[in-house]
Amino acid sequence: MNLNYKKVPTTLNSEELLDKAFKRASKISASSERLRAITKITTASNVIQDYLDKIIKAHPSYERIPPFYRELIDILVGINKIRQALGSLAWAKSQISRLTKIYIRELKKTKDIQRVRKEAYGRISSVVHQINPHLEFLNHTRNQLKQLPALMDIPTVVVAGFPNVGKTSLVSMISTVHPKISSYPFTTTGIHVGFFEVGDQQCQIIDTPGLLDRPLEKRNPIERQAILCLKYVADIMVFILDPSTHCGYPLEDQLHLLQEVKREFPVPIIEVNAKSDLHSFHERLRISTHTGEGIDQLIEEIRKRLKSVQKDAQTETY
Ligand SMILES: Nc1nc2c(ncn2[C@@H]2O[C@H](COP(=O)(O)OP(=O)(O)OP(=O)(O)O)[C@@H](O)[C@H]2O)c(=O)[nH]1
Ligand SMILES: [Mg+2]
Repeated sequence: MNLNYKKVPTTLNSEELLDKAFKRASKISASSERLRAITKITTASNVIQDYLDKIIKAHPSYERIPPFYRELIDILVGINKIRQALGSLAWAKSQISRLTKIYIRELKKTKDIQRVRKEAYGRISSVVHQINPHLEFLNHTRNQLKQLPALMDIPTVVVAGFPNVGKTSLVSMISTVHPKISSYPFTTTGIHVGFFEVGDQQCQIIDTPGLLDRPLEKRNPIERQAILCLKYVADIMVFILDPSTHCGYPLEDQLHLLQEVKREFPVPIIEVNAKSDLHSFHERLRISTHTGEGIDQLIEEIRKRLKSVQKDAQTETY
């Protein structure tokens, strides 16, 4: 499923929106001064209301989207804040509609057309300025969320482990996605989705941010994105350990995290000792993205596990 935030238009700030509305209104010509003033206000008001409506409608209904996306959006920007912002746009729209009616009524009978028109413009502008923080927040939201990962409904492998252990290096080596790799922790700050083939099966592989060994309530928003992938989308997890400790974290802490993850997420786990070019531990499957050691065996292991996961799923269905 893919929430297409690219369809959500860039949100103008209050100045830009008013500018757009009043510019459109300034082009109006009419046979009398009174009619011109009425049409100007109606035009400006419609431009603003249509625009606010377009923004409101472009957002999905946050109660109905899958929990993975709902929680991810909540981590990245906060669903309550989005709701509040959209609520304020709806409020502004109704205020503007109310003011427009009042001033059109007044314009029909006033002798001082220019004064009433100016007052109407002033009151409409003041409403739009009031929601400026919300307009700016929604623009920030849109820019953040248009990068949401597009997940497909195909077998999914999630790569997890401590920061800096080599998760991205592996995902980049075996799939279509190439996020940034570097020698410091928390290089990966979001979810990256790549594709690769196992036999004739297309699979999805997700590179996640590193996890530290600590309780959920202490986890930062970057780590919580990795947790979401394990909770909602993983058919198989590849858990990467770096026994060389070049990552900067003791192996003991990494093993403790592995135990916690096993307890927390009922997903088949392939445990891997990465950076095999830097150590001589032999307990688990050894891989190195630098020498290529163990990569084919890992893909074969993924193939086998996916087969048994699919079999289990079929058994459950029948
Ligand atoms: N020697 C050696 N270094 C490796 C290997 N794989 C990765 N590295 C190095 O380890 C460092 C971290 O690699 P990343 O792939 O960015 O690690 P990560 O787990 O994605 O890190 P975060 O995104 O910060 O959680 C980089 O300097 C890589 O070059 C390997 O097989 N051998
Ligand atoms: Mg990474």
